[in-house]
Amino acid sequence: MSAQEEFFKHIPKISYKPSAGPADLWCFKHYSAEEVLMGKSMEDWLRFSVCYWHSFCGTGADTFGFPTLHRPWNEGTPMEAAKKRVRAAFGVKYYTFHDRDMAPEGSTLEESNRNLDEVTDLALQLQNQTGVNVLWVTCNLFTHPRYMNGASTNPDCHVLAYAGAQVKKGLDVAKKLGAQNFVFWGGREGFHSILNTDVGAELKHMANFFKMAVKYKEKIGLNCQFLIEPKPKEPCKHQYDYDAMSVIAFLKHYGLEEHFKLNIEPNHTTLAGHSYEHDIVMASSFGMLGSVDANTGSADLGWDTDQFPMDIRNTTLVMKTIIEQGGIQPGGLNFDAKVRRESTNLEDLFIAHIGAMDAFARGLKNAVCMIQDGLLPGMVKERYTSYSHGLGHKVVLGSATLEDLEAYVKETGEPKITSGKQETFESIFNRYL
Ligand code: XLS
Ligand code: NI
Ligand code: NI
Repeated sequence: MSAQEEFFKHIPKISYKPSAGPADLWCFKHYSAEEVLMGKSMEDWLRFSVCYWHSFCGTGADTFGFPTLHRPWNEGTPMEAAKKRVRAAFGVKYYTFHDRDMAPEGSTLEESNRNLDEVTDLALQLQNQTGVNVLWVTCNLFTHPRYMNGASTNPDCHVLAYAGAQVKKGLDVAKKLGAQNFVFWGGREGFHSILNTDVGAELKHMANFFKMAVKYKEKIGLNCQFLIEPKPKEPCKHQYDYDAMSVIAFLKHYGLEEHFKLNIEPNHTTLAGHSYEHDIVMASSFGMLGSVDANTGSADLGWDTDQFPMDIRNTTLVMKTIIEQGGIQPGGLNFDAKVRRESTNLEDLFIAHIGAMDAFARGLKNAVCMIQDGLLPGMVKERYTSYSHGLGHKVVLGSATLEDLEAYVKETGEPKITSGKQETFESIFNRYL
């Protein structure tokens, strides 16, 4: 029995219907997978993936309340539910998962690994039948009590060893399922009190842990992109992978930058006090934007609400950056997002994904118009014309000296005042939305 017959009998096939009115939500108004824009199909620009932990394991439970979302695939023993979930998850082009979402943790490492083998055998079989692929795999190194003081940054090397054994298995599973990326999210790699923490030692241990992962990846011939996902806090008070710039500095400091890119989650970016698009743009400027956890927070809250991204301004800015860097492959747009615990219908889960996919398709179309039109890019270029010749060009080449700069000022005097025209840029940007 297919997942459609087993779990989603009443869900229609979602097709592209550009004429759809506001109440017609069971279709894409903007997302048309095969449509080619700037040399790539929408499907290739966007590379959507559905995440396991929210969409298939999520129950709506929070720190103050019991589960509200009752899903037919979450019934039975932990292993029975794990197998039902795999079948339910096979409706989308890509998926992402933590090792422990896929199969329950056993009482020993060996038992956990056996569980994972059993469920991923089924996943592989379904992948082959359906053509669905893994966008990325990650290891859950934060839920089990052993990880309460960190995984690779734990003061106890025994815990680091456990995390290493888990990652080793995770990499084997990534290879088996042909995952295109492997993510490290360090939720407990950080501290609650600086008084009990040797920061220098912990950072070094984490770097060496990553080096071991790189070595093992090469040894088994696993051909996938490693990604680090920054987040400033939650669950720790301070997390080492604070934001894009901290992770890039860490990678460069420890000589790891060749082996990693970043998986940027905008809700984490806003949690760090930046604007929605900040880390996307920063990571991309360094050639380090590897993938996106496409979600959003609430600007008025200080935590990770993992909402579905629905704001067209945001999706336009993200897609503009992705187009400018030539695409996001082998990464993608992973919906690390959950329906609200009050959105209790199974239909809500579909409407959420359809709406967010359409929001990104619209963002893509807007960004394409903006770039092809050339007006805004031209205006940005214009601001920097002084670097295209003479002294400016020498600065770009790195051959100018302070003496050259001084001589230039003595010759030409005071620079003229030039408007930054922010409101002009903002007004033009709005015309594309
Ligand atoms: C948590 C993170 C997590 C990672 C994968 O805030 O977003 O879900 O994406 O471990
Ligand atoms: Ni995430
Ligand atoms: Ni998150």
